[in-house]
Order: sequence, then structure tokens, then C-alpha cells
Amino acid sequence: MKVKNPILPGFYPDPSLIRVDDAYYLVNSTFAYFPGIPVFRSRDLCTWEQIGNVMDRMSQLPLDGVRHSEGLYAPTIRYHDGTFYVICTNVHGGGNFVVTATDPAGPWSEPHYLQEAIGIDPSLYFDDDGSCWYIGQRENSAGYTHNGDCEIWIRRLDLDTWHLTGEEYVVLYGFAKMAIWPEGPHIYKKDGWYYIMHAEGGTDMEHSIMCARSRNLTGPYEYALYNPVFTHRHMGRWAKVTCVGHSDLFDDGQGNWYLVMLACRPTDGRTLLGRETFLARVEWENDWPFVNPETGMLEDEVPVADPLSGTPSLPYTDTSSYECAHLPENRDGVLLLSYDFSREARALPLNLLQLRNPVPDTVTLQPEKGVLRLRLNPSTLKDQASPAFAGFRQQTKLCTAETVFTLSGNGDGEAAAGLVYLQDNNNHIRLEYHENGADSWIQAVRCLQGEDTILGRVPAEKGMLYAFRIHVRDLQAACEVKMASAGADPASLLSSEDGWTTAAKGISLRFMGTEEAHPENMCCFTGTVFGMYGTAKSAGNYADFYVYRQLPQGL
Ligand code: 6LW
Repeated sequence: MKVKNPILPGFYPDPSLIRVDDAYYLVNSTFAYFPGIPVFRSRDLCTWEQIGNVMDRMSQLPLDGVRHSEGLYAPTIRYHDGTFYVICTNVHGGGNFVVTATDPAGPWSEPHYLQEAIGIDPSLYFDDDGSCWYIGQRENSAGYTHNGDCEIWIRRLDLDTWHLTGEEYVVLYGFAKMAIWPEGPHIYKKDGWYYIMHAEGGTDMEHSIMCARSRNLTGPYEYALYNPVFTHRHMGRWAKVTCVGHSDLFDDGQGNWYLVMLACRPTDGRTLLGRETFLARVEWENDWPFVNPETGMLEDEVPVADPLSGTPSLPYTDTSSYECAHLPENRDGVLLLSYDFSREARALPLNLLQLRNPVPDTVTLQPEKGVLRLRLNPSTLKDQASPAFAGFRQQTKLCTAETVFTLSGNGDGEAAAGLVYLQDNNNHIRLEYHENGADSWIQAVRCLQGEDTILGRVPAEKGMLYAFRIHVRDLQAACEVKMASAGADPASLLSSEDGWTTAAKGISLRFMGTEEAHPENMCCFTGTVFGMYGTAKSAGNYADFYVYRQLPQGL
């Protein structure tokens, strides 16, 4: 069978994957979003089903006030003797930690913070003798002499005390003044060799994958003479796929080897969707790994062996495996999100994202009303805070996000609600219905490096049903609105093409590319997310959303 790349379209960076028996489990980084670290399962590497989130409790995940691309960096998932482990870094929130679970769908434990582990991109390795080893990246302990001057080090981890013990070993150091940012290291053992594969060059255009091996876990390691074993850095910024790196190696139990890794799909030099998860084949020659040999680049489709179990992955239509208002349809590997919250909603969709540590009960399902309710607070999307927000990753370059909602509450003070197309709190497009005292209107707003510009306004009455659409086609966006009396059927508003008014069109999205949207001295590690949101100066205001859809279509 053939797997289509990216295997996880949209903002799914820093992938880590393991195989346990006949199932594969994959996790990704999530930065300032809550819940953190989605867990996907597949039996054939083609269809991936989210089965949970590792960090789904506030007690696990302090994110208050973090910048959009801070919070949870690259995670690693591993399995040993009946227990699943995820190790990750909450930068500015406790550092490196490990959580465990017997069921990868959760619940996962509270974090065990590793006091002695400085640096980022931690991974675990269980050696043949059952010992557990920490491997990670940190600044050069002999002195940080140049940008990206980092080293890769290992030390034993005592799983009873959660302390690193014994001697530490600096096993790999980027070539002085040449290689920069050795990151994302993982240890593997095959045919008597210990391998370390790690990212190098930083997660932008120069990204790459390096490999070294040794007969001893603690080294000395020799780098492959053909390093980097895989990269797209020589293809330039206009290549179809760029920033290839940060990988994890695995086999299918039938002698076939693969790598998952992150990569980007820019449009005209701008990357909106962020870093996505891709798959590549690995062949071995003289005990060295060769990735997509012959072409040496990522391919649109990857031939994979039939699944070990002989049965394909659970299709998304399997209702037993989902707890959400409406099953997302899965077509060509892309989630077509179609949530009708009037259906017997039982739990929030697993792929629903909130920002930082949301005020409890900000986003709730109201089955008796058949809505997803956002209880509004004074935080706005421009704040480094937790506004009322419920979002989903953009997964296709051509995409329309649409919703139908009402704004209710105490009627005094200023309130707003609507749709957002978000890169971060300083770079986004808001389509919002506004109330301020007796006044009410709809406006399309571009927020560019924190500066708001009103791109269009539409008159609007209070107490109506509001249907909003944001269309994105490559690097252009358009906003449409429609209103109806409160008694109208919400779903019918979206099904008819009549009555739509353009609030703004021809909106350039270049500023939302990760190449431009990054804050000072920092990368933009996230990707675009559409979402429902609202804000109100006073308590007692809320926005009720009846339907939310994200479809690969647009103007
Ligand atoms: C990730 C590290 C990196 O932890 O970016 O540039 C961090 N390299 O590998 C966030 O994705």
C-alpha cells in the first residue's frame, strides 16, 4: 500500500513514533496550546486516529503567560515493559519532565521533573540490561562559543527516583563552527550497533538529519561519512518541501524501516501551516541507514508493507473510538472537520485546541441547547493570556472555516465574538461581531505584528444568528458574513450560497508565514489554526456556536 505525505497535515511538528505490537503511536509538540501533545494511533501508517492528549490536565501543564512558541517543545514517546513514557520540555514551565501511562490514550501521570536535565529535546533509551538512559541537547558545557554551539549528552535515569545518576557522557558535539544546533537526538540499537540520529542546522531552511554509531552506548561515536543522511537544505526556499529534519526511526516488525520527520510546504516562500509530519523509507547498507535512497528526498507517496496485523487502521467512521460531537470525515488523510454541536455531543473533540491555561469551563458543550459555549472573559486574542478560544489546525492550503453563533449575556459593556485565523497573538485575521452599548457591527480585522487594521465593516443588528466564513487560498484570504433571525435553522445558513456579504477580500497572508510572524530573537514554531473565539469586558457574556466546519474548499 502507499502512504500519502504529509501523514499528519497541518501544525504537527517534532514527531516521535514507536511501534508496540501491531500498532504505531505518534506524538507531536504543541507549545502554548492546551491540551498538549496529541497521541495518534495507526495500524498501517496511512490512517491516523487521535486517541488522546498526553497533557490534558492543568496540573500537568503550566502555560500561564507563555509566548505562543514557548511551552511544550519536542516530545519523545517510548515503551518499555508495559509502560508508555513521554519525555518533553516545558520551557519556562519546569523544564524537562517524564509522564507515564499504561494506556497511551491516557490518563497520563503527573509530570516527574528531571532536576539534573538541562537543555531541550530529551529522549529515553532502554538498554538490553533494562537500564534507562536520558539523551538530550544542551549548550556546549565547555562554553557557548557560537550560534547553535550545542552538544548531545547521555546519563542514566533512575525510574524510581526520577534522578539522573552516574557519570554523564558528552557523546556528540556539532563540528566546531560548522554544524549548529544538534537537536532532537534519539538512540537506537540494531545488529550490535548503537546509533544516534539527531537534527542539525536549526528547524529552518538548513535543517537536516545526522547519524552516528558506536559499539558502546556511551561511545565513542563515529559520524557517518555521508552526513547529513537526509536534508532538503540544498533545494532552496522555493522547493515544494523544505526544513526537513527532526526525525524518529522505527521498523514495522517485518524488517522494513521508516523515519517520521517534520517538514514544511511553503507557498511562494511563505509557510502558513507550519511544520507537518512526513514519512520516509530507510534501507541499510554496511550497517548505515539510507533514507529514501536514490532520490534522497521526501516523496509525495511512500510504499509501505501491509500491516503486521493484516487489518487496516480504524477508519474515522468507527464511532466506538470517538467521544466528540460529530465524527470528522477523513478524506485523503485530511480531517474534514464538521461539528454539528446539536448532535448528542458527549465530549469536546480531541483535536480542539485552547490557549495556554484556559479559565475552567470556558469551552463547554451544552447538549440541552445543542451548542458549544464559550464563556467570555476580558482577555483578547492579542493578549499573552487565555482568551475564550476553541481552535483546530489548518490542514489544507485551500480551506474554508465557517461557523454559526449567537452572542448572549448581560448586554452592558463591550463584547465581541466570531472566527479567527491565527498564527499567533500578534499575527492573525479576526472576523468579529461587536457590541458596545447600543451599537453593534461586524468587522474584519488584520492584526499584523500586534497592530490592528479594520479591513471592512458590515452593519449588524443585535440578537441575531451570525454565520461567518473565512476562505483561505494559498496566501490570500476573504471574509464573508450572513445574518438571520434567532429562530432560523443554523445549519441551513451554511448550506445556502444566498445572502452572503463580503466583509473583506484579497487579504494578503504573507505576514502570517512562519518566516515573518516570528517574534524578536525567536522562531515561529507553530502553524495556522482556525478558531471560534470571543471576549467581553464584563462577566456573564457568552457566545454559543451551533456548527463549526473546516473544509478543503474556498473562494
Ligand atoms: C524543538 C527543537 C527545535 O524542540 O525547535 O529548532 C524546537 N529546533 O528540535 C521546537 O520545535
